[in-house]
Amino acid sequence: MRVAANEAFTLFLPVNIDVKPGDPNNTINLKSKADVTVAILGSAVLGAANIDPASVTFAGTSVATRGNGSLRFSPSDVNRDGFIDLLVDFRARDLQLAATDTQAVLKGTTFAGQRIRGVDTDKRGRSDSWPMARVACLQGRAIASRTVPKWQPECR
Ligand SMILES: [Ca+2]
Repeated sequence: MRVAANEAFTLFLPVNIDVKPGDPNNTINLKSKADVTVAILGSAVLGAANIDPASVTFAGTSVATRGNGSLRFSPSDVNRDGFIDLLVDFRARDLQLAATDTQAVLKGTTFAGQRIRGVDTDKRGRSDSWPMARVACLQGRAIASRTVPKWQPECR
């Protein structure tokens, strides 16, 4: 890896994200009316409760809102590592992604002003390269049955 000559890069705290937790492929149907859930994974460095949901964008799109205007987000430990994660929903059709794109960037700031950045990748055919996907997959059944019943993990 190259040493970052671009100082701007260092202003971001890298965060792990998981698009569609429980789905090892992360495939997004860009024409779907449904929301895409992205998990911003909390850690000892970053508490999910410190992230300002209003600041978060994914693929250039802000967090989806409910009918009353409130943002669609919720805290949950989706990968069951003991750190609360922040789940944020985005409207699939609003995402600034082309059908050929294979990765998407999430950005945001904490309430204290620290900028965060995370990248997740469409993992079709490349699941061996992405340990985070395997974590989500291994945890998929527990997620589906106990935490967020609407998710349909495709783990095999
Ligand atoms: Ca967690």
